[in-house]
Amino acid sequence: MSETEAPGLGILIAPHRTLKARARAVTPDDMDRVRALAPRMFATMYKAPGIGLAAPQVDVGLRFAVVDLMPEDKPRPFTLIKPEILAVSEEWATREEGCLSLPGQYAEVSRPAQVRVGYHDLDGKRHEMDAEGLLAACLQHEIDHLNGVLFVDHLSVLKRNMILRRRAKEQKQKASE
Ligand code: GNR
Ligand code: NI
Repeated sequence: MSETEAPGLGILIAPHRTLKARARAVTPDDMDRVRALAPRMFATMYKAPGIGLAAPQVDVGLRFAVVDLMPEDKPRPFTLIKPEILAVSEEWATREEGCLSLPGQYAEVSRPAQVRVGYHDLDGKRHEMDAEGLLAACLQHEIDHLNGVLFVDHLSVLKRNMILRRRAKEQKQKASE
């Protein structure tokens, strides 16, 4: 790691109570902490690698997330503070999702295909963004984390249990190695 890089953070793996909890709103008093955490969350996300990381995944119960889909392999970082879904399309889309808090687990998840998201940036300025495709799925996935929801919570009980049991089995195997 270069000296200019922000040090990484540990990513919580499910099950963990912080991942199940509703994160609280960021207040002006929290902004120094958010500004200190954001570069470290980007560093953690890029290293993983992932395209999004919500504060609860690094055991911080605040409503913010970082996102970068790296279009054309170029960084395009967003910090979304107090993000909220303002509107969703009637059309739904299904795509394969993964989560850094459920390593190695992937499943097809159905969500509204398009969303309008309101959020604040690190300067406190409010923005609205219309998203579709992978970005729409990623934004909904990150906002879910702020509400204590994981992608497996969108699956049928059968599929969710399959994934969680596979996860537990892998943990057990790892522990016995
Ligand atoms: O890296 C990630 N990929 C991804 C793929 C499809 C839908 C959502 C995501 S987000 C995920 C990183 C993560 O766990 N963010 O919370
Ligand atoms: Ni996730």
